[in-house]
Amino acid sequence: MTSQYQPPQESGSIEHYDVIVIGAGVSGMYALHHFREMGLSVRVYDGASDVGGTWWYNRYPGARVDGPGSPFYCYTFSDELMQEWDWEETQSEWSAVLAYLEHVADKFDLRRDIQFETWVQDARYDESDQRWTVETDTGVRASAPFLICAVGALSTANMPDIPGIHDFAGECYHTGQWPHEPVSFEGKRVAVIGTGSSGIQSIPEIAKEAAHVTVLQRTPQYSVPANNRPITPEEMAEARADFDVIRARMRANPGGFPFATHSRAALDHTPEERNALYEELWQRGSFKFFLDGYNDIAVSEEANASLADFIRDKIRAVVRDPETAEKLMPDYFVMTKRPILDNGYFETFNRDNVTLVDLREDPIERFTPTSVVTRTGEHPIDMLVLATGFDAISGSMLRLDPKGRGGLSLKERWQDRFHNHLGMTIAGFPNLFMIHGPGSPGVFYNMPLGAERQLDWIGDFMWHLEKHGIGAVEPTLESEEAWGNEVSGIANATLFPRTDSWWTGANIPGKPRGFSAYLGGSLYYQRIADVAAKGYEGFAFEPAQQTKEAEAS
Ligand code: N01
Repeated sequence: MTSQYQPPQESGSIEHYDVIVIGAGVSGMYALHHFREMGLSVRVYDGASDVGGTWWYNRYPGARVDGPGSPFYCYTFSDELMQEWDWEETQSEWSAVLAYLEHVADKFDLRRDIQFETWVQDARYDESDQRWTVETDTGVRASAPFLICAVGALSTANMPDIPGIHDFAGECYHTGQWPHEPVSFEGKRVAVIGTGSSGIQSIPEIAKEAAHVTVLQRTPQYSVPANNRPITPEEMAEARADFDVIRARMRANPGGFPFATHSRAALDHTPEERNALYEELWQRGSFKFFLDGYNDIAVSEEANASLADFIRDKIRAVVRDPETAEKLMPDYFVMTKRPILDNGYFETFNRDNVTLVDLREDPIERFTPTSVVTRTGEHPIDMLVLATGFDAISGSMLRLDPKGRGGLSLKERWQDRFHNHLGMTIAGFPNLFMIHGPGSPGVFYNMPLGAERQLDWIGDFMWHLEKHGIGAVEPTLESEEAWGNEVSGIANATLFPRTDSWWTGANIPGKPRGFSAYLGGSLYYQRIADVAAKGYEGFAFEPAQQTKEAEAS
């Protein structure tokens, strides 16, 4: 690993920049590069000790890209980068993605403007000088007119509040905060709470080594074979041959990948035709199982049921014990929780050293120092793995809790709904921009490309403000209201909001409920371009302080 860390600056000093970026993950790294290219002074803060964000933290066994994957889960801003980087597998392991991001940091000399191991504890807007000031746990204070919150959509761990959990005396790890030292499962009795992507990726790996694994499942899941495989040199060459064309296809695709879209509807086909297509896609595996099927799965209950039944039959065919198989049967609308790709998850339940506990029938009552106790009995364990996910999309913004005009805290502003405009800006919080925040396509889009497109738009906005002598900008309350209604209007036309998920905030007790992502796909980028073309319609502008002073004198 390259190490060119910026030492923490002297405590108590205040530094001045054009842009402060919080987070050195995929989004924060591009923010730094892009704004630096614009000639601005930029400082990035991150609590980790190197770049990578979510990929720096999520290094649990089995962690791999679980979306459409390589070689297109990547930045697109540099042809040279695309030409020189070889992706080896379709579902890259976390370490391969991290190696890519480290290469990007080296190539574009990013680390010199990033201060690692520095947690931003406070971010506050000062109306009198139209600047944000951040305070960090190393004592460094910095100020800038623009604050970019690249804080991650899946980075604030959800720690379950279960009686006695803090008394558990064995090893305990959250998948999203996995240790950097090797973790051995050898000879250990391990309990895993959670069967989302992280649980389903890690359980088969843990079971290969552990003496026993107890899977504590609250919601059974649909999961599809990842069919991870090497990327051939021909495929890599094809991806590189005409990257301009590929980039254009990525930008035109609803999810940001260079794939064709399909207009066939499940209800136009017979059950036999549907099952033949599902079977063909199942054999191929990967996220394309969901993308290359029918276009009415997320909107029609009947179409949805046809796919759900197909996957349930696959689970029954794999899991030998019928009682265990029934406990694994998902019963929500397929795709309305984040689709999961696995490497032998259901097969794992055929092993002698794996037990499934259905928490809906047999809930956890408490932990003791050496066991987890459910209603029907006690399970002695040496290790607890929390694959319990994240306070997603809005959670990291709430953890930062910036203070806007008049000291208004984001927690107060977002008490009932995640008010924002275009998924990037918030009334009362001038010159603050979120990347992959609530109201944006975020987790429904190829995230490196989505970050590039949002940050390019923000950079253009900054030029516009500079050109027009504007010192502060924020959306109007009306535009926030309209945007919120547009986001929920699109979601409500689908089955997505009808299932409890981290997309709706249902996984975090007390969180306002509502579908958080803009589901319009690439339409989003058209919408934000239109806003820019109309002189940034929906925003309120305040002249720059110097302009105001000049006018007053
Ligand atoms: O988190 P999750 P995740 N008691 O929220 C359960 C991305 N990702 O870390 O469904 C008992 O999906 C919870 O149950 P339920 C990917 O987008 C990417 O797995 O709420 N159980 C669920 O089973 C993914 O979707 C990659 O009823 C509790 C599980 O814990 C997203 O991150 C890898 C509980 C949490 O599942 C999140 O995935 C991994 C409790 N108190 C993830 N609290 C890569 O690309 C929660 N659960 C590498």
